[in-house]
Amino acid sequence: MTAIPFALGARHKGFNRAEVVDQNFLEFVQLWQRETRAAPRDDEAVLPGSALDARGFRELLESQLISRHLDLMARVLRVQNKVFYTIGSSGHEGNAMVARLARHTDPAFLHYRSGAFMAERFRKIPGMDPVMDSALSFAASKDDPASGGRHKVWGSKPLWVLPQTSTIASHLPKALGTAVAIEQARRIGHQLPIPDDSITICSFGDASSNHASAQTAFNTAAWTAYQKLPAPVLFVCEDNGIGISVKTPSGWVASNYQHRANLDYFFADGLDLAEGYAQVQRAVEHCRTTRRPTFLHLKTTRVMGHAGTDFEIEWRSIEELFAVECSDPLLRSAGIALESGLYSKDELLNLYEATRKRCFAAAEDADSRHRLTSLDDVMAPLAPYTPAAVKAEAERADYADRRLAVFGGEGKLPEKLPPRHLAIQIGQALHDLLAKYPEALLFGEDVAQKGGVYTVTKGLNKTFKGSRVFNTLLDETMILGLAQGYANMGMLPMPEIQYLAYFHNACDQIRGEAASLQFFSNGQYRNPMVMRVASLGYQKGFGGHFHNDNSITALRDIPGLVVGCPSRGDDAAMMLRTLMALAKVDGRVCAFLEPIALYMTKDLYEAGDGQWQFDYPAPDQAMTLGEGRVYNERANDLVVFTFGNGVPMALRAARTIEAELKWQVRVVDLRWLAPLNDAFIAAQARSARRILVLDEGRKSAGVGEGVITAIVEGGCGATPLRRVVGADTFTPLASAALLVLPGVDDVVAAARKLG
Ligand SMILES: Cc1ncc(C[n+]2csc(CCOP(=O)(O)OP(=O)(O)O)c2C)c(N)n1
Ligand SMILES: [Mg+2]
Repeated sequence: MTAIPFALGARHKGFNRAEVVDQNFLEFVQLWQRETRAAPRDDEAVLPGSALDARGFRELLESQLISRHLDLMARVLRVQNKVFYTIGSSGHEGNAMVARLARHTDPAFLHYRSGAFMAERFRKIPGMDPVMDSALSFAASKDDPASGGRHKVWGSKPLWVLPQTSTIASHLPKALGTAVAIEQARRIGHQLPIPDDSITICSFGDASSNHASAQTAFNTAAWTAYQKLPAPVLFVCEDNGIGISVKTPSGWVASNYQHRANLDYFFADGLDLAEGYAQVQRAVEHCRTTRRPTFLHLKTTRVMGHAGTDFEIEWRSIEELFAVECSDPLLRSAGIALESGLYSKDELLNLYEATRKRCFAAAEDADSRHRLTSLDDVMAPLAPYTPAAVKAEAERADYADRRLAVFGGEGKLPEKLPPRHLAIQIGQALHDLLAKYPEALLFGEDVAQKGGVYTVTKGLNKTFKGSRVFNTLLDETMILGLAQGYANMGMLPMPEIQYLAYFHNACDQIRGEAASLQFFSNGQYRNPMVMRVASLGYQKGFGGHFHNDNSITALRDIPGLVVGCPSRGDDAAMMLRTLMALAKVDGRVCAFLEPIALYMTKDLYEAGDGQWQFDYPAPDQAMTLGEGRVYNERANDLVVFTFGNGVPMALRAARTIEAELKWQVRVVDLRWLAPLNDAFIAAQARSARRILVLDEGRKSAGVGEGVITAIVEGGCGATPLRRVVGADTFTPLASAALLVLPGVDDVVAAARKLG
């Protein structure tokens, strides 16, 4: 970078660094004394030797100024409560080059310092106004085209910018997933919503590059490229040398990424448009043409602190601040503008002030628009549900020919075969769904040739081939990142998490990312999926906490997530159809919990009775979201609310209770654990003389708490009630596990206490 020939900041020791930065620009221009060239024509290099032409420079400069003045405006109007976000882009305005050199159909997952990127990308579609759109987002206006006022995000539906949450690095796995999906579409014959040679763009900070979610994306990108599989993702590390107040060791980013195998490193000077343009161009073109994961190390700086609330002067020396402020890329851009002869001082100052005016005017306009004023407004895009369309889709069975081919003939259709147990019927249902949805994919650890740890997915890989049913690398965060990527490209992913305990280390990919996309994009983007998870306790052959995790608390409170848990094979098949329909029709993110201990359960009361095997439901049968299953419907003496392993357990206990206490026992299988069907629970409770809530999960924060709340709020709080639950502990190995988890005897004992 050409050195800035002055250090104006030294004259300003003001507390408000935004004012200092603003003043620096003005003085820099006013005091400019260097020679000026004859202005280049539009298509000539802006400065000798630069790859950037004059028109390009002019537009980039305008984008940079828009970004800068949005930041300055936010600082001023925040204190007037007209703006609600002050994390800015100042110092990072060089990222406009990435936007210019990519296409607006290259899906972008952006760092929060992407104001200039956005302003530049807005040019790609004539008639769009980056200033007004951004102002609406800053003001949390309901008219904000990105999130409808739910968050200050960089996002746009027409510009393929998928809004990101605040969690740093959490967007890297799905950015890679989207890149992989772009390539995979061809292999499964799926029509992409964007051109086939698109790349994904994913920007983040230097400190964020250290995060586990970032590292898994780099690792998986390299793992993919190592196998000569395409992964056209452009990782853009905007290196300003600091994360809030923690400095990144000097040279760390280059040293860490320069020589990583299968992650192609490029450096670009993001502080200097004339210099950096060719460097960014090389990286973008490399990614697009080679389809290899590309790491663009973009040098930036950070002026005006981390956010408006960050008074750097309180924790950094003034000399350090001066130095940073002198590296402001807008000073360099001003220098190029003047030196090239493209702008006179007055023209540049006029442009600067006109942009300021434009940003303030837009902000005042945005402040006058309506905001979200009701809870219904806020929640409108969170959990879309169109019951009639979902039912029609779940029961749609217009793929008879494909079914015949998959199952191998009329006589082999599963509904024509004798009753079977859960594992088999899940497998059959998955065959059915992959036949029904050509855009569906099933993937996870060990799911392909082995058919999963419990052979539930056996045969799918052979029937549907490796491009639709495949093993991933061992990383749950990345499995869920891939799922989001496929979904972003219009496919229907069915990721498998091998055990519930291992969902927890990737939970944020559902909690903070997938489940929040419809909300933060105001319903414009969706990443539908059905996540299958082998779950819950009571395994006889394979013990210990991590293979018997009985807590679904972390799933239950994720807004908008649908959680279903069948206890028998026919329910599993019908539930899977409904979940896929919810994903397909309403874009919902769904979790399907498979009770491992019931996979092979065939008998209910006695060995060999075969009473826990059921007929496979014909493909036009499904169940409604929230619909439970009731056993012994007319019985009132005792009603047991339960799910999963609790269902056969309650039915077994009912026999003893009926014999001993002479009570008729009704068992209610909730089947749907989120959202809980409060009305259904209350209706079942109303006719009960006594109630047991049997929850195999832990006592604290388990499903049982929600069930009891629904009972009490439904007006049945006076009915004698007890809860049978797991203990608040981890599950030990071997038979000691049964000390922790509820059993038939506990259910009977609790019933006696109600007597
Ligand atoms: C997972 C997570 N941890 C912590 C934070 C709080 N936080 C927000 S930004 C930030 C620093 C990020 O620095 P860097 O990646 O270098 O980006 P920069 O702000 O410098 O552009 C931190 C710690 C967060 N948003 N997400
Ligand atoms: Mg940083």
